[in-house]
Amino acid sequence: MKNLENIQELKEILNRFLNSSSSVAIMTHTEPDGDGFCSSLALQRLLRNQAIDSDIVIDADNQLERFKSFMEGAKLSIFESGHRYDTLIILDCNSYTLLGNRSELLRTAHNRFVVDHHIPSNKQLDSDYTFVDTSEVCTGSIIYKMFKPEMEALPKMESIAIAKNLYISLINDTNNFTNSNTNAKSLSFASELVTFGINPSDLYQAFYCNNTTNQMKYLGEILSGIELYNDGQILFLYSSLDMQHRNKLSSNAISVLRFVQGIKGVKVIAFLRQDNEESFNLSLRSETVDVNSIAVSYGGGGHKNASGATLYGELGELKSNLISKLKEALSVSQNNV
Ligand SMILES: [Mn+2]
Repeated sequence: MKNLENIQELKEILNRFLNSSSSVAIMTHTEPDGDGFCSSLALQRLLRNQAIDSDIVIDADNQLERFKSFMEGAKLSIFESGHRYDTLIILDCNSYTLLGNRSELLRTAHNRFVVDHHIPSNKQLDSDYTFVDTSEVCTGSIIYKMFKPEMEALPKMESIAIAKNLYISLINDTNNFTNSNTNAKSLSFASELVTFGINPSDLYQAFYCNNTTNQMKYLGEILSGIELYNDGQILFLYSSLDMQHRNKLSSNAISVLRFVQGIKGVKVIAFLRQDNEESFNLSLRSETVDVNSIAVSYGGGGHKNASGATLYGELGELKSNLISKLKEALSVSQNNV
């Protein structure tokens, strides 16, 4: 595996392989979010404009409803075991658990690229070329830096479609410019995208304000169960399988955490979602505690302020273990102030 130092080098090597590839696949982590999925859409369209055909490889159970208005012309392919690609590009993901069954493609592809901005985990993906820059606000901004000149040379209809996708990447990972990664760099990226002719307000509406009533009822059930620990510094949320089934929803139906950000006194948010009889999805958010290290302790990972993991075991035990880890992390962070 070769770790690439800069975006230019990544671009040169990628272009070299793409031009001689018989087949190209792009994929991102399970439960695709606005960054992983829309940066994949942007890359696919950029490549298509260079006459390079590609598949975005998804899982059969992916929930892509919320991306509907950004998917025009996208070429998606549901993962099938045994299918191989010549060149594989993995975006916004550097972990085997987050690829699930699709990690098979990583074993069989000839040329493998990982492009990401998460904190590298202990078990990084075994690729040929890896570019990880944790200072990048989203994976979409890496794609933009790679292909900015090409994008500027495209017909307006094409460049707008790509700019829309990249803008969704950006507002997904900044939570519409409210997370701590909102800074001069990310705002100037937004400004450059707007210059292509996109409408930020329309895109915000299309991505963040399109929940169904069932999704809102489900959210309501979760919010009514808020629990607080450590004098209100830890906010704990739980979603059971029943709640999802009652509201006819699948696991990743709505991003719950953004609805509890900004509550007075809360320093850490933990959302535990039951996904089946034996496993739970944990999402953590904090501006004060390094939640990546907590997620790593469960075999997961992510960013310092936003991370996740899959937990196995009995709910009561998992919960009390989690709360004590969070209390511990808070006391460490408070002693360091
Ligand atoms: Mn991301």
